Amino acid sequence: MTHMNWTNSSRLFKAAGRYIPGGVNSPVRAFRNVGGNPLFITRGKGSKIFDADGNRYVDYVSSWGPLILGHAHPSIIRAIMKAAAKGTSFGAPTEEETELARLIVQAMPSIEMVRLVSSGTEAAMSAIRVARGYTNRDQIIKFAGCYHGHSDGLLVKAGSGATTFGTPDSAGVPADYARNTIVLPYNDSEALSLFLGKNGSKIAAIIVEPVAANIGLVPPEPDFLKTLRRLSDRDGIILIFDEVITGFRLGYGGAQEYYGIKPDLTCLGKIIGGGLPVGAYGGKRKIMEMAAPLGPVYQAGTLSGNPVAVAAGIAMLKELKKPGTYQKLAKKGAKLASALAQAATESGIISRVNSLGSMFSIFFGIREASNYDQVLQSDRELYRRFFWNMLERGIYLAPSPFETGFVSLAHSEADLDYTIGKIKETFKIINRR
Ligand code: KE4
Repeated sequence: MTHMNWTNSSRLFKAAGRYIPGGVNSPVRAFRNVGGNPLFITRGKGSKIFDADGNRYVDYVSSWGPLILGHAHPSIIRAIMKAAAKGTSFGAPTEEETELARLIVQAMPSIEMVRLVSSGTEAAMSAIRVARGYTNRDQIIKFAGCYHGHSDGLLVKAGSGATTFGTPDSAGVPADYARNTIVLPYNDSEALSLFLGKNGSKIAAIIVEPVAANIGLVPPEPDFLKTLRRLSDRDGIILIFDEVITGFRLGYGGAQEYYGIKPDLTCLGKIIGGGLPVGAYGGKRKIMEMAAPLGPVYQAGTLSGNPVAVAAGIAMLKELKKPGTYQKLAKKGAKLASALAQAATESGIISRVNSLGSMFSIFFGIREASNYDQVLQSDRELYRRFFWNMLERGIYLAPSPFETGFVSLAHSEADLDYTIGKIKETFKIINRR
């Protein structure tokens, strides 16, 4: 096995660390969950990315989800160049923002009105503020392991012992901010019913990843989303689906179409920007009319609805709307996921592969991964060895066992066959103690 040359990435990482905390502009990129130094990427094309040493990789990170068409898709690049040539930002409304809003509303019937922002974090933060303004209640519920961006009230973990109040999950988050966030176990309808039975009337909103994808991929149990919808209706709680990952990924109508459950508000991001910074939150008109300047809930953004980013988003959604898109994605995802599971079994490696459409995760050392506690039991050391052996073989997987892998429309049969061959090679090696 010839070892890859990563000299330039190491040099660039050292230089970056002089000016940027941890050398990265987002923590997960630092490879802390797998050790070693991150690769510095110079370009992407289709299913491939290329690093600063000229190495080529089949990419399954897809910039953490946005690049469902693959890198540098011609339609998206053309749209960006055309928009940019007319100016990059006006701080004034543009017709294209209405077009992107219309496409989103058409794709997801639960969304009657939508506000564009610049990230998933902003989308989740704003949706919660609108829900609090609409219900005049302060407390919200999130689920352990689900991630909704880095706003203070969402960087919260379950309170210790019986206390239901959340406690900060990051330095710099005041305990007072965390107190209004209750953290319950994901996929546990009983715990949810029990808690709401006593406290439902005090809850402004429940925010949930309808398919958990930040603890690795953990789909909802059959009754979980239905229970969320039923109890939210009963207690007048705003149900927020955080579809920043699943929106336009799991289907053109997202997880809400796939599972047939309508939330009151939806958060979007990633794919709807085509790789540029776009987030959005939207839902029932009577709730969204709370947002300034129409209503009393303030929310703003200099680059919200940025014309270049919106042009990329429109081009993305028009491509995804083409017939057969999601059948192709699901077929590619199923081929990779089943080969991954089969190779692990044949190698005698205990593992659990979760997959849904073009999303997948492998958890080592466990056979069940349907909640956060189970996922936390998985063998992280074995994942680390899997990650590095695959990277050495030109396959770029998520540098964390608690992220989700993504197949794009650009992944060819040859890419998948190459990947499957390297998985088999790697499993032979990592299984040796
Ligand atoms: P951003 O603010 O990073 O655009 O979106 C936050 C967010 C909200 N909701 C969900 C379900 C998300 O997955 C995310 C962001 N996802 C992470 C990793 N899965 C982005 C990668 C990063 O933090 O660098």
